Amino acid sequence: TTISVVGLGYIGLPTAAVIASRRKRVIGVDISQQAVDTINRGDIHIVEPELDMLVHAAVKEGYLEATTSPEPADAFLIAVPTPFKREEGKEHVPDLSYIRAASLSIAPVLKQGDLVILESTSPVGATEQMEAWLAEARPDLSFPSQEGEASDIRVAHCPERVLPGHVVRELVENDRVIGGMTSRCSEAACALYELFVHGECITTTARTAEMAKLTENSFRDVNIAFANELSIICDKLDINVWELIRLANRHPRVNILQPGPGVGGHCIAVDPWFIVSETPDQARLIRTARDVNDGKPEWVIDKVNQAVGEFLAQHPEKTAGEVSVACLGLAFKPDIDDLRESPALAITQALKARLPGKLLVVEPNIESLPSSLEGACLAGIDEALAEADIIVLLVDHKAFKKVGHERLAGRHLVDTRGVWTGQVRRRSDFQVPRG
Ligand code: SAJ
Repeated sequence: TTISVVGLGYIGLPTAAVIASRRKRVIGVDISQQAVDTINRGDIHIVEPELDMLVHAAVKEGYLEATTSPEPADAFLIAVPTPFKREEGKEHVPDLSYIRAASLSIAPVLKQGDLVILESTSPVGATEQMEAWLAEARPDLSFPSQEGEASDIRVAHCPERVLPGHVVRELVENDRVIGGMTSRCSEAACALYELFVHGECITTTARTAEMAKLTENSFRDVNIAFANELSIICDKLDINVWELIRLANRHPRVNILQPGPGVGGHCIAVDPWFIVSETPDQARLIRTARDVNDGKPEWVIDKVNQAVGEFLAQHPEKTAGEVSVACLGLAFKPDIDDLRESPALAITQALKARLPGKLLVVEPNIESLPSSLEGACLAGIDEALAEADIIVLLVDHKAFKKVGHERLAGRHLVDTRGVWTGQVRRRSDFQVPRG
């Protein structure tokens, strides 16, 4: 068997490498010549623990090879991005153009008996749509929606569910939801995943599988929104939200997540919109959760402005242009280098644009600042703590958790993750801006 993985990004490349590590021939396809060349050298173009070794071994042993033009295979796994786009009158419409392009690129090499699996997180109905694009391009082959179980090509949706930073382990250990267009499609897809998945493979319909993935990420988004809303309420009431959550979570049926500066990444802040855009009148809670989480960065910026105001009130000899602010963390979550869709980055950019004083940025996981932060200063944690008047903690990186309380006493802090202020009762130990 030869398996082709189309799209060699954060999901496709680890999947290709894990399958190749089971001594199956894998052809990876990507539109980026640079990504293809990097992989064929045995290197990787993304950051993910353990992935470099896996890819290196798979390429050196000859099981994994990358190309820009699809070749015949027995199974095709499509793992391309599904962002949203803005259309007239509508704001968050799923953009299936990458799925369409990937389908059209593999259509010419499809043959009777092949299996096509969509792994990209997709709105309900996308697998049927993918099948329709394939069928249109290959009228000589039959597809499940036309021929049922007797079709030449089998089609299924099997959404990825791995957590960035733990992809290699979760790819193998997590259960998989497999939604075939027919039962035989599900069975064929199950047989493929059983090559490398230790978790259970559970079959359902394609539409249910699509909705299951959107539901998982919406569940997390709604729960984070609850925590974020609590943090805003507690700020008004002068209650430490982190202590509050610890106490409430002592209840056997309560399990509240952690507030933060907003929700980042390319999944949780995107996928709920796929539900909202299909069923806008019904998905009221899901939409509100999105709004709550998307509104959090602006609330944090207000807090920083308040802190600056309080600092100036205490230091009448200084002007606003003389107040220096340090932002700790840019990544969208702890201990990764991924800045995409990061609320920490958005907040830092806004502060850079709006504050007249010096901006120090600490991000231990990157070597240089993105161009959007040109003019800010990439600093080490010690330098930032020594120099800044206001310290804004945006990501709970390990390096920040290690900073001792004695170094922070009396400092002007905006701690969006509760890393330092989460453990204290007396907010007066720190200069935390009052709501
Ligand atoms: N966050 C909070 N508070 C929390 C937990 C998370 O503010 O208590 C924030 C994080 O800081 C981050 C964002 O939420 O900005 C998302 O982080 P995450 O760790 O919750 O999730 P992702 O985006 O890295 O990965 C998610 C996972 N989905 C679920 O846990 C339901 C992963 O399993 C999916 O495979 C992935 O989305 C995906 O690709 O869809």
